[in-house]
Amino acid sequence: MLLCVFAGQNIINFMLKDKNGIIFGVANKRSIAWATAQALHEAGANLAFTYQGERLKENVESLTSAAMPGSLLLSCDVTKQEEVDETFREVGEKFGRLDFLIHSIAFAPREALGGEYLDTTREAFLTALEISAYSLPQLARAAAPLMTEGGSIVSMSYYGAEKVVAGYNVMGVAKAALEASTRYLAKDLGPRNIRINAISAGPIQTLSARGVADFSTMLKHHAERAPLGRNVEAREVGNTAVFLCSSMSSGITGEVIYVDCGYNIMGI
Ligand code: NAP
Ligand code: 1JT
Repeated sequence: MLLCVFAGQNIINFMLKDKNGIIFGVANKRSIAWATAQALHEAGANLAFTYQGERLKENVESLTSAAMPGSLLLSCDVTKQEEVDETFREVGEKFGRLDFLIHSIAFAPREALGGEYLDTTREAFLTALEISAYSLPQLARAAAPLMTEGGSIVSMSYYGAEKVVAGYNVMGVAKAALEASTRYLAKDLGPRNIRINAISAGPIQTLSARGVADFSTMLKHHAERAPLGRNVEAREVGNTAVFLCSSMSSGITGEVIYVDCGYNIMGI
């Protein structure tokens, strides 16, 4: 194996040097978005963060002030178009050019995650699909004009998009829409050299996963069944995002990349 080391730094430390990116979905230190931010920062990127409402501002502030002081922090609830518009106006003002966007947001009312999909209410369906899937074309549309030298957009999906995972229900349907959106957006954005891919991550104990009935059982099942014999770490998802945001993945768009320790390849 060729290990490329320069003045004590690995090649990853330069992969995103002078690149500007925005990250949606840091709620706390366990968020996949935070592990991704750390990997992107170590690769040399300049980062902007959004949080949903004042409630999460302190969390994001205390995480970034220690590790990445001076980061641009913006309040952005994707259900409010004016907040999305203002976010990209400020990013344009501060960065000028945008090179990548990380979409790491999802939501469904708790009662819809569990029981039968058959019982999903219209309200739960529309909320889940709006926040977890529509937000991808919404944010891509706002980001694209700033991606003047091409760009990369990465979102987070889950296996429940393609196979039935009991209880994942409407989130599975939202992730299916997210993955299909990735393909349609790849077609639209390709001529501008903007690539868009989804990472299908294995289960990770985060705030979203907390309170999901039997999540620990699910983690154990995944670890036992996955070829690597363990669960994935958020940082491994972040490292894959670095690859997808860098020129090392310049020929990849419209794909769903599995970062799940191989769980999805298994038959019997
Ligand atoms: P997380 O830390 O709870 O992140 C979810 C984020 O979505 C939170 O920051 C949340 O903010 C944000 N969000 C919800 N509604 C929003 C809105 N209206 N506007 C803007 N942001 C909003 O959980 P996570 O597990 O890291 O999830 C990140 C992504 O990874 C999600 O797309 C999830 O589906 C995906 N994923 C997770 C797993 C897993 O096992 N954990 C596996 C595969 C894929 P609030 O906290 O304010 O709601
Ligand atoms: C949300 C939640 C999005 C949990 C999520 C998610 N994407 C992955 N997970 C973890 C998970 C959740 C369930 C599950 C398997 C994995 C909760 C809040 C809404 C957004 O079911 C077996 C329910």
